[in-house]
Amino acid sequence: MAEGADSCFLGFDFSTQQLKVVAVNGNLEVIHQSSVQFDSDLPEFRTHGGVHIHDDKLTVTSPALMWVKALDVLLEKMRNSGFDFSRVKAISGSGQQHGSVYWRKGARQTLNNLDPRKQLQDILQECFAVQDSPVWMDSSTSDQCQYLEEAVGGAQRLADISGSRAYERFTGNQIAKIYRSKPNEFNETERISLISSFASSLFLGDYGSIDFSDGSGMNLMDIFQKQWSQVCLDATAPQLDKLLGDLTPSTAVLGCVSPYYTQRYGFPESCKVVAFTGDNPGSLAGMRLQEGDLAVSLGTSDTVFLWIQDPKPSIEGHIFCNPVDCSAYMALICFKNGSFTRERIRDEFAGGSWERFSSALRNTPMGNNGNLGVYFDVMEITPPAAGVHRFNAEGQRVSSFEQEVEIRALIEGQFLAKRVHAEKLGYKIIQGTRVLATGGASSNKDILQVLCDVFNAAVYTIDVANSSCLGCAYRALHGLVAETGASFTEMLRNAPEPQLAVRPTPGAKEVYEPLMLRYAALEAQLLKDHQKSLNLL
Ligand code: ADP
Ligand code: XUL
Repeated sequence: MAEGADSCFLGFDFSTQQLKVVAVNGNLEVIHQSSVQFDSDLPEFRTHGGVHIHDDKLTVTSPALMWVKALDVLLEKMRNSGFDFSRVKAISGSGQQHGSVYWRKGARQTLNNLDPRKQLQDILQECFAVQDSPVWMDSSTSDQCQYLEEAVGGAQRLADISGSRAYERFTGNQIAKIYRSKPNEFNETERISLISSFASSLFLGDYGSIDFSDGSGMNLMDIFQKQWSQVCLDATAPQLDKLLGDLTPSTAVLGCVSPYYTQRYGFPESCKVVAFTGDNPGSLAGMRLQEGDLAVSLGTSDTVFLWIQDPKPSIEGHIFCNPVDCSAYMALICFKNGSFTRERIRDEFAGGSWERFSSALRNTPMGNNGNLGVYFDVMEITPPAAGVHRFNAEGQRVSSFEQEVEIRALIEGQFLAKRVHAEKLGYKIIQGTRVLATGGASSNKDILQVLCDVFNAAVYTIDVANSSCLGCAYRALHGLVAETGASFTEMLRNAPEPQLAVRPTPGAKEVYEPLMLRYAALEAQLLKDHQKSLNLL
């Protein structure tokens, strides 16, 4: 498609710690990037890493109004930098997955009548029945998960329908908790959005539909029929289909931007809003993942994901609908102890400096002389276990490591876990496998070298740190023609290719293959111990 350099497409990402935007022109060149950090730019919300961790340590929320205010601030910032909104032909975006927003009765009316003289944060401040939205880091819904699996006929049956067994952070279980624990707020709710569809609603001035791909992270959708699963809805809360609205393909145009954006910022009236999706699906689009590639995202959460054609849901990992090709799927594994754990170890063992952290990785040998660690500062998702565990070369538990050994043990442990679990999902590293890395920590070459050595495969990165924003700018462009059957991959064939970042160090295979077996056995033992300790309580 010849869109030319004059047109422009925006991709937003409402992620855990920040709101980001990338603009590309019709020649697929990145022409603008900007961001708002929740902790430092919006200190009045008192978040740490974008979230509030509650006293039980399991409940994790973020204020919905913070995301609204972040959008005001970001758009102002773009305008002040001279960004020309009149060139924007289409926008799309993503949100951290699984989180939910509860719009109060009457909010649709307010969205339909946004006054361009006012900021969104002032107009929408009374619009949320639940002020603090549960987010993906929440793990407080074990009871609801158990109930859902029993109601549906077991964990595997639920996975066969929804792509995943019941997970605490998945939206259906969060909704079930709110239905029981906050009945007044629930009764006051007119619509439940995912963070992605909440964000598209802000731009549409009306409720944006939940897309198939992010909708797959709810334990509520039949990922094969691409519609709500009645048995899952019934086990969650009454009348839920009305509160959730219809699902939509991830490539759908939902409508044009609200007149609010035309009048306040100068967007064209014809500017289209393409369905927003989850941040991991957005990254799949941004990295232009191909079948056979493995993507590793090193953001607040770490994730590993693949493009798959023929999914077989199991009780580990997730299957989501593919965000760019309606006939395909993606498999994903999520690790909760990602950047925050790396930052803790950096602060305690490298004086808060990424440079010192990196030099520790350079100064220590592959395999860490047999020292191995598991660092689950908070309850992990894959596998569901907690605690910090260190083992020396003889396999004996030790209470501490030397500083540099600790740093390598953390990074090797994190990547061994990713490879072990990717292989459990059926993924095989073969000659020519590309590992595509993204997320904040992918800017660190020494971390990427360990990833590359553990996987014994070349690691590639893309120039834009935020692959989800980029992917959503691409999705905005594709959305304009998707209905004609135009393929995303074909349309993006001239976009910049991922670049080779690092190659495996000779001898990596010999070091890490035995370590993988050791790590897998260790993790299985930790999981067993953890389950035993729970049963004893
Ligand atoms: P999210 O999209 O989940 O909000 P990002 O993908 O932007 O997060 O990643 C942010 C994280 O990147 C920070 O929390 C930080 O720990 C990490 N990061 C940034 N720079 C580096 C670096 N040089 N080395 C390792 N990690 C880094
Ligand atoms: C994926 C997951 C996280 C969030 C936040 O299942 O929970 O990756 O999307 O990035």
